[in-house]
Amino acid sequence: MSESFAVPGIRSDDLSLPEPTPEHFRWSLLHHLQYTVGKSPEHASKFDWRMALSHAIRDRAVNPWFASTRRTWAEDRKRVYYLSMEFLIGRLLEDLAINLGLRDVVVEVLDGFGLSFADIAEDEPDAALGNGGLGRLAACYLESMATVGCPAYGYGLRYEHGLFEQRFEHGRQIETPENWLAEGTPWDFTRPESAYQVGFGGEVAEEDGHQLWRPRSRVLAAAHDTPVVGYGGRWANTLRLWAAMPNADLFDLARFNSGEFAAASEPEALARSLSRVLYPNDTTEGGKELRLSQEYFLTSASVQDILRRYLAAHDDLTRLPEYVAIQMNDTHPAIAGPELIRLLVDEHGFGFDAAVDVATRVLGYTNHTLLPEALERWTVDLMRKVLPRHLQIIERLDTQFVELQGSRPDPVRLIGGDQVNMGDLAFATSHRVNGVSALHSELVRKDLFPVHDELHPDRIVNITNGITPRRWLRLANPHLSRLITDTIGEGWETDLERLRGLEQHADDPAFQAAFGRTKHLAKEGFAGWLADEHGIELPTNALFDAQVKRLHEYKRQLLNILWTIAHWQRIKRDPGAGWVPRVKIFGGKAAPSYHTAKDIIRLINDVGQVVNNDPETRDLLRVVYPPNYGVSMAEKLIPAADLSEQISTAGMEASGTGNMKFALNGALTIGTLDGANIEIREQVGPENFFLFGLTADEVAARRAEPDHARAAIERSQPLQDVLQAIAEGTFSPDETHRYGGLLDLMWNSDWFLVASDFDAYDAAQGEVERAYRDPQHWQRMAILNVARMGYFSSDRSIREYMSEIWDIAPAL
Ligand code: F55
Repeated sequence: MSESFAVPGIRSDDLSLPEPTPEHFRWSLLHHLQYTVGKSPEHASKFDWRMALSHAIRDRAVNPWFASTRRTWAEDRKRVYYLSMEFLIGRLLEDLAINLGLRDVVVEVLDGFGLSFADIAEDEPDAALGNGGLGRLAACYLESMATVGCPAYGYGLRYEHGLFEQRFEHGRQIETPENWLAEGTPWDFTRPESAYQVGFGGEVAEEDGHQLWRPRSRVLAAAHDTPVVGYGGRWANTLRLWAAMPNADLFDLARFNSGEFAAASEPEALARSLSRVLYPNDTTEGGKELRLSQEYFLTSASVQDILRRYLAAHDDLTRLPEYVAIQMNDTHPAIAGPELIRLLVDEHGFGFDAAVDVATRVLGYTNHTLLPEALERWTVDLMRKVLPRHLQIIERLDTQFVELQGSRPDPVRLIGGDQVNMGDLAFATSHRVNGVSALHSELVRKDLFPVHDELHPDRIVNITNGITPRRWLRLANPHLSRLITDTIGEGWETDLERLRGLEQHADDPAFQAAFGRTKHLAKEGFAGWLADEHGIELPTNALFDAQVKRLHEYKRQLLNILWTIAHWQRIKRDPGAGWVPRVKIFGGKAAPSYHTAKDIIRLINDVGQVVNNDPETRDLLRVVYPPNYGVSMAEKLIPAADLSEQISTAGMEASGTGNMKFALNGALTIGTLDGANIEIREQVGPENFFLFGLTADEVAARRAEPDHARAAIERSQPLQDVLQAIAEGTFSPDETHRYGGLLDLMWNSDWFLVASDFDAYDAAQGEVERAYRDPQHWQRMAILNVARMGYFSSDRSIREYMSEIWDIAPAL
């Protein structure tokens, strides 16, 4: 903490900017170009204009931001702290312009210079500080907390390198480092005064009956703040990202001066590695010391900051739960329980039980997965090495937890064998544990935490995920947004249930035609981008059928591509059968070490090579896989899709949020009874959803049948034909056995039940084909999907978190 240079008497309100008229905004833009960026209009590049524009827009975020912060302090409000290792934000320029109500002014001013807003916005790199759904959910929730007026901070890491960039070489995924900070970011405010020491390793010593942790090394966490402005600019919160900074004494100047440059810098480099790169793992590999250290680095800096802010206005830490709610986004920050207990006991004189009581009432834990391999576990040895004091605390919590289970023969343990179970720890130190869809929360109760649930029957709640309609409709789909506003008026952006007003127009041919035109415009937009960026031409009269998400066996991109092969074979057998032209669109990254997922990517690309170059079928079927799928590609693609593939093995996709984005943009879903698909189908009506496949219960039963894979293949002639074509090297003529591994999985294990669901999926695709041939019918279904998706606004999710978990009232 540095010395105060606060100057009383000058009120920030007196510094407010004039109204954002085009004249003022024009001045502000040119001012920033010249005096912030240091360029003249005659010599400015696209980058220079983007930076100037970003600063001119950022200026407008500051007043709402200060006003919200001041109100929260003045009214001594409870705040929520959302701890997440990932915030998959994407671009911010247009998002801020829309939420601040500046978009039209910006376009007008740029037009006056002959500049295109779209071009400039496209220059911004995505902040890809997340892997997929979990990270994007955190970003949607930040935006909704600001929109509904929930005083909140997001806490994360300021990774120098976000999720790797993906390219394809001969169909294979190649990863290269992502470098979003290379040109600097205009959005964040560096806060050197908000910096904390985070300790690692060392020993615990006993001093007059007290345990004292003496870390071996310390790394400085430095805050970078980005304002998060809600729609309408009525409230703004802070996203605080920690950057790891070496302490000054780590740099060995004498050694450097004697010529050992690398050795002198090594300890510094090690310290910085804590925020160097986002882990690309969708499934954790245990035992990674750097990952555990990153998690503790985020958690410790955040908890220290939270206590500092609380103690600036209060002195009684027993009342912390009245003012502070900490939400853990999965178990990644689950060391928050032990850390808070440690600080209360070791530094604030609490008894152990009182500290546990306070921590538990403050903390909440959101679970995002049931996959056993994705549940975090750290070895006791690693814990002892990195966080010895925390291990002691976890051991004591474990003892208490076992006692709580009385005489249960095989008690659940926070430490089982040589592993710390972070899910069980997070549960034991939280007052609420939530799943992310109705089905998932039920499975969390029954399959994941049955014993915990018995001991604490009120702890598990469901909060079905949501998405922000500002980014995923208003920003991404301007044509549909305009049609909606023209039809039902403004206000749907913050009250998405108003989309119901579209229902009464679902049968109106004029509205159907207008709706169809918005879809066609979005398809042309996506096709234009694909042509410019990747040199691929698409027929925009075709059905756009999209599956975009991380590559994972449970998400079953394999089922999709196998069906695509079957479809191709049928077209070839009977080219004149009146097939609906289709474009199969794939997008998504595989974790670098996930070999099966990488084989599936290569198969999709190989199939594309053959199918797209087949003159007999190329007017009827295409397979495209644009590389490097992320938030910005999703914004272009999702509005253009007719069909949304949500085909996970039932019981395995916790919720899905892409499913919501597609349906909100008028794509129909082909999907299983999994995650939020179930609730989407209930909302939009079963007649407007293409359902197929085994249920979660049936999945469990089928897996128990010996040789279920072979049996299912033997029942399905189309699937046999597909597998035979792959085995013969139809898609890998230079290497017949390239897919021997995948074929072996299909015949001999098929844990994800691709074979078992193949025929049902095929039949549902047949239904899709029939429905699409009747444009009025299709349009009607699509309109009803949009009209009935209001429930999936993340504003609704956030209001549920506020009432069910955080006990916070909105400030607006
Ligand atoms: C990231 C890092 C690790 Cl170590 C493990 C998992 C992840 C990750 O990205 N998980 C993830 O995205 N989970 C998804 O969360 C979404 C939001 O709740 C769900 O919709 C989706 O079903 C789930 O798979």
